[in-house]
Amino acid sequence: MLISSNHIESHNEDLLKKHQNKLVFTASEINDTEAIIQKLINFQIAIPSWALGTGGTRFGRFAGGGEPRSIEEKIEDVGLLHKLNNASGAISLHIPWDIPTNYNSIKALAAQHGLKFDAMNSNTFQDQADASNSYRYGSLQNVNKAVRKQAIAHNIEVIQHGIELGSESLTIWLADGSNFPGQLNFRKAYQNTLESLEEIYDALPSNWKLFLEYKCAEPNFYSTTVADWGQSYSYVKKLGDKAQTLVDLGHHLPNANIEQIVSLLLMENKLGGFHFNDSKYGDDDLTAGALKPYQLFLIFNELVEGMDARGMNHAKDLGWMIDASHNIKDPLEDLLQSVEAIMIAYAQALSVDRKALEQAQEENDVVKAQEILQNAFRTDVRALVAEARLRSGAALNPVALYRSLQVRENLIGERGLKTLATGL
Ligand code: RM4
Ligand code: MN
Ligand code: MN
Repeated sequence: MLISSNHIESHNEDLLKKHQNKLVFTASEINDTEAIIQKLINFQIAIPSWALGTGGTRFGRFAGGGEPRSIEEKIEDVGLLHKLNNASGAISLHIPWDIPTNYNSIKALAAQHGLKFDAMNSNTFQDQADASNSYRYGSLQNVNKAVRKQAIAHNIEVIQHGIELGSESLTIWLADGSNFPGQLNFRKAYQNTLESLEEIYDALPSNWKLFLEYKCAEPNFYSTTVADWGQSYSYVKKLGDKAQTLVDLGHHLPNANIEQIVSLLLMENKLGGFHFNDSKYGDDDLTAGALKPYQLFLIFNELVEGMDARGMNHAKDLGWMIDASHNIKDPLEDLLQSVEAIMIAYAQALSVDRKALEQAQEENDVVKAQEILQNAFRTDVRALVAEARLRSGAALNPVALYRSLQVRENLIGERGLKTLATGL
């Protein structure tokens, strides 16, 4: 299904008056809204190819119908999102869930939808049917050299696919770890992992980045070999300048101060990318901003402060991606909601009065500092985000338009009710 510009224009016309009134009020509350709107127009959040189908848990999966059956249909789905919000201009592929067969036609299709190829993701957490070795006891950490070699070769193959598609980064998330005390020699597991990562790092083109993601638990429940930001930092520091840490919001122990982690990694030039989602208990992979919007804002507050301190380009210098799973919602609606929440948090962070905050901090004026942050968080910036969409030809209310165009019903008509997308 394609959404036409006419659809968007008539939808916007209906909502325009109300939107304009809100925008005037917002502009009276916030300084320099023009600069914020411009930054919002430039900001793009990549969509993971594995989140376009209905997710599941180990207890079951309830497919919602019309799921993309191929990499082409996944690109088309992200194209729909991007048409609606003009903020989802990239797709992040997971190999081997999405192996491109004809690079040129896939690249042409993506370009037709205004999409780029964001970070490539390798998968050494599942065994493939034709593989000679199993990842049951880990991949890059494995005590068996043949397994390590297979996992290294897979990562290098993922880089090759990415080069063909024009991607410039590889995200490595390792399920490696142990389930029981004594199972693993931590030091050897670290050493094997480092040596394996070094081989992958050596295969990176000069303009590429390697993002090393950490996760405190799951699927291993006693230890994880890259468990937290400090452990990821220790690897990427040894690997070199092209290696950086990737922060996935759902991968921390409860109550971790993620905003502080982000700030320190940025300061050390070791923050490479982000996986957005929200959670209550673990790696729940719920819609970004659904549970802890204030935390999301505080994270963006540090991101904006830290990127500005280093003179970085907000839109280009870090990899921004959603990493979520949709068990009961329509994945496309869920992704629209996540992008919206991320944009709101970003806009709020951009609206923080930095000078006043710095002064309050220098004067140890704790109350003032809190007032400044909470004022930014409590100011409704949704009209700024909507205005950014309006100016770039997208919809004022993407979810409403998605529903009124009956996109899901159309996709079910085209693809069938019982289709299953590859992914989690
Ligand atoms: C992991 C991690 C990775 C993602 C897989 C599917 O928990 O978040 O980034 O690729 O899930
Ligand atoms: Mn992730
Ligand atoms: Mn995860």
